[in-house]
Amino acid sequence: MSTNTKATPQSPKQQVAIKAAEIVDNGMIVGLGTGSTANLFIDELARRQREHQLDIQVVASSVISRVKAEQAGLKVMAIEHLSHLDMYVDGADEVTSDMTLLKGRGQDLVCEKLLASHATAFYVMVDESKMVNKIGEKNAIPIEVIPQAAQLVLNRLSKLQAKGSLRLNAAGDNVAYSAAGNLILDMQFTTFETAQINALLTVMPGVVEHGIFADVAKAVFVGSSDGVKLLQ
Ligand code: ABF
Repeated sequence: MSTNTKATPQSPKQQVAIKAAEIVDNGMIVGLGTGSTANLFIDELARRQREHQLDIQVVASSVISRVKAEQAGLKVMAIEHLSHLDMYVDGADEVTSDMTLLKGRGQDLVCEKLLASHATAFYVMVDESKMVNKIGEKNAIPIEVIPQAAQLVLNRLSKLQAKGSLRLNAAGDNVAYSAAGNLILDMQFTTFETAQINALLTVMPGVVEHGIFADVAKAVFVGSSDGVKLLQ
């Protein structure tokens, strides 16, 4: 009987998760993102914690990541108890070469941006399919609004030639609510540059948060079949 001892090749997402976990040091508080790459990071972090007997604490950007982290044996603290955050690690939907990101395809945008912005260092993990020339190239820009503001914000953005609609739930029979209890508009902008859209949405009343993350990433791990490259 022959035994197959060949190791399973690591996917680009696994490779970037491993690289990001290697940065975590003893004593750190680490913010956990949400999504398939963040899940791989949580597994890798838990493995490193066990192997190196690291004393680390984590905070999670979503209920899903919190539960996963607890099950993996990580020590989870609540965001409201944070006085500082050493690092935040998350995936993204789009990344440009100057490390501007698009995030928020899930429902956890508010906590993701909160942790990314308050962390001493925000590390991003993507595979090369997420690299784009311009934010919004492949995905609409998520804009989280208080429920009362949805129509007013949609009208205002339509006047600026943006197109889009309220996000629906998976069944498509109702609006989708974010984890923070808000509604989400998924919008495509035709006439503005990313910096203009960022500035516009950041100050628009009724908008709680939006998916453009500019000037927050410290470095991006980009995985491909050729290995991991570091953008910084
Ligand atoms: C969430 O997960 C979102 O903000 C981001 O859009 C997404 C990336 O997911 P994946 O790693 O599954 O591609 O953080």
